[in-house]
Amino acid sequence: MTTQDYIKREEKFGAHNYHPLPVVLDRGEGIYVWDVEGKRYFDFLSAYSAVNQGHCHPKIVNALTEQAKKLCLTSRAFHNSSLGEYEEYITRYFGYDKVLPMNTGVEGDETALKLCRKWAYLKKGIPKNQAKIVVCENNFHGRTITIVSVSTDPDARKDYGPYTPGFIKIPYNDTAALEKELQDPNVAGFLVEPIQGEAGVYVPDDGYLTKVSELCKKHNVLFIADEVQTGIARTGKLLACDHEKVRPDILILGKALSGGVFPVSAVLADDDIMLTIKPGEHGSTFGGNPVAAKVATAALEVVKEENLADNADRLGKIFREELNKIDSEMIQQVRGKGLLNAMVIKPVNGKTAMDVCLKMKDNGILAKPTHGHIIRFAPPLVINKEQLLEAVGLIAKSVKHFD
Ligand code: IF1
Repeated sequence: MTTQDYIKREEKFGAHNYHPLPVVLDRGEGIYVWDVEGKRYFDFLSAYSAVNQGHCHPKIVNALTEQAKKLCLTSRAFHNSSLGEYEEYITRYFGYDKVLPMNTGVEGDETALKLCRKWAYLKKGIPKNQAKIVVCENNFHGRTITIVSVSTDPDARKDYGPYTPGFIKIPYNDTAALEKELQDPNVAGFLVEPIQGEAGVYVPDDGYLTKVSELCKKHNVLFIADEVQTGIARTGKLLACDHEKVRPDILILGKALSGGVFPVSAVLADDDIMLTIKPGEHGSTFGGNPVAAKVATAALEVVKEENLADNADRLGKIFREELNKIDSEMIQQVRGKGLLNAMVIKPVNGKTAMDVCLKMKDNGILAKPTHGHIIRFAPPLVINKEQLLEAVGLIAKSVKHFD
């Protein structure tokens, strides 16, 4: 079968809710993926930062297969012999009293919102059904009805109403707007991405998260950080919040928590918050399953053993420096933190970010445009300097093709 055959079959039998680049991947190892015709590519998307540890990391895959042979799923109706060890490991790793394990990122966000509302009624004393949660414009937290209710992106929202009430939207990177909303005593929480990923890798001003944390404390409002994309070493620290040494009251992790081999997400909080949810009040069939527990433990160990945060920090600086050296009309701006980066493309002769991505694909490097004019670059964090410079050469060659 050719690439076109694979694509045609997907189009015929699969829902049309995605518009992938025309490449059919078949194999991955570290920073590379291979298509069905045997062509090798640098992966500069890393499955939206889920594959920080590199494709098919042997230690993580081994954890997966060993546990899969022994016991896969018990549900939470019974205890399993892997969960407690993982819970102890991840809570110590991130410094929280408790973890609530889920599967996908959006479930983590939903869990955080439910937890925030419980806390609002049981601890803060907000009158029944009156709790409000503040969110940011241009956020991305996933695809459920409530999460698209808090979105401002028409593609994510339209024709999915009626929307969930109880949310207030304010501009991102605007602490004055937050302070204004926090005057309302019924505000229970503020949900925010430390760097907005889907918006196009929008890095807030230095000091933004510090001010957010102070304001939330002052007004007895929970600071909820969605680190599904920014967490686990991607931005050059273990958490993007670590850049400003702030500690969210509720931390949401996903994606790279499993190194991309399996959907694993987690919500972390201290007892005062986490214990407001009682038995039977929240859960998931697959959340906390033994395979996920082993996989996530291995994935977190790899991050420390291979110093992935330091590598992302060091190579991120070099990457942005090198991208800025490329002499091309099309490159309007380069921005990012660690190895979460974006290049803003100015269309030249009608050629857009999509054309650049297609040319990059021909040249052996994969990345995806967002919002028509932004290309996100997020390679696996196991990349080395030599490989990074080779990839920059391919990016330069692709952009210059249109000059
Ligand atoms: C898709 C973008 C990335 C996320 C944050 C929660 C979730 C995500 C900060 C939900 C998911 C995804 C999902 C993917 C595209 C993608 C994405 F392009 F939209 F912006 F990563 F860059 N919080 N992000 O970024 O996690 O439920 O998907 O596990 O196609 O929807 P999920």
